[in-house]
Amino acid sequence: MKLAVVGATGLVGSEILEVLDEHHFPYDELLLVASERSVGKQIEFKSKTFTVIGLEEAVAAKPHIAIFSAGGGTSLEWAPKFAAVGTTVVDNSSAWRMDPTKKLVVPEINAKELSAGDKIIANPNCSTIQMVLALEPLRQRYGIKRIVVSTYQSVTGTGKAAVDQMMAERAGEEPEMVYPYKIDMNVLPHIDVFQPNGYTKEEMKMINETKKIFGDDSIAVTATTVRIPTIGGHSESVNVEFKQDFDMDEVRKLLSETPGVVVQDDPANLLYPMPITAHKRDEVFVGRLRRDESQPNTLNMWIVADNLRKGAATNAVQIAEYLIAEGLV
Ligand code: 2RA
Repeated sequence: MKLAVVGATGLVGSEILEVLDEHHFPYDELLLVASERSVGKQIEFKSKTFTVIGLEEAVAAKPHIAIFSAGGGTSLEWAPKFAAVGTTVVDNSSAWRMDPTKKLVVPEINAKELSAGDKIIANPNCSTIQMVLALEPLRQRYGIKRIVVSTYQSVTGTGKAAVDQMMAERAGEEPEMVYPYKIDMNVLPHIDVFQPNGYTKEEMKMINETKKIFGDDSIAVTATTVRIPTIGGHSESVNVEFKQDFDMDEVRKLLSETPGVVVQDDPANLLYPMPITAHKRDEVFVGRLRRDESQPNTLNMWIVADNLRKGAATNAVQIAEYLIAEGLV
């Protein structure tokens, strides 16, 4: 098993390496790949020194799997080149997500749809992954009519430069501005670029990707996505209207039996999910479960996950693990 990590020097790239290590991912050879300006750089991983190679060299090496986290442009150009030499690409960017010929995969929900012919597989957006994973067991049981989600997203979702901006502001230094405004001591109702309909691209990703992953265009979804000055994870307030009534005890049971989901819901003991406790964890945490008393068949949930883990690296590594386990590569 020859594995390539493309974008190995970025924030998600280094998280992918951590997850590969923690999961004891079964590779024989590991290629760390990045853009020209990082070629030749040395990366220490598992007491070994790896020299970063370029994309051309990586394609020539014909890895079995390439996990990409190098941005949409790189992915659009290079994923097909890897696919052409027989590599299966698991791509973290938004480049292929809504392409009808590509699968958009959260393994616990729809990995079963994958076949050996899928050479470019899309990893969904971080804020979408954590929401759909927590909703899936409830969707199976009650059916979903409508989802209203508001997010509170970590600066790590933007990348290292955004973390640096926040930390510089916090230290009273002159920050290199990534956001249009200060982020520390502030809240920005703006993630990614605004679209002609007034929504941001991040909001439209949550709407469109949710329908694609669930394979159900009839589910109504509306989103407001917000950046907050935290690291550790994305938080989401989710109001979900089901097609039929539900039982609160059953909701808790279904969620607690779902692989990858952890219920933290004990208000009496101040137990609820937070980015600070989700940080570096692979699971999605769910709490503040309560019936929406303003309308029938509707539940309020608070969902938190480390966006660099289940929202990116962990989900991609799990897809790769599934491909190997099922003999699809
Ligand atoms: C963000 N969803 O948090 C993005 C990262 N893919 O900005």
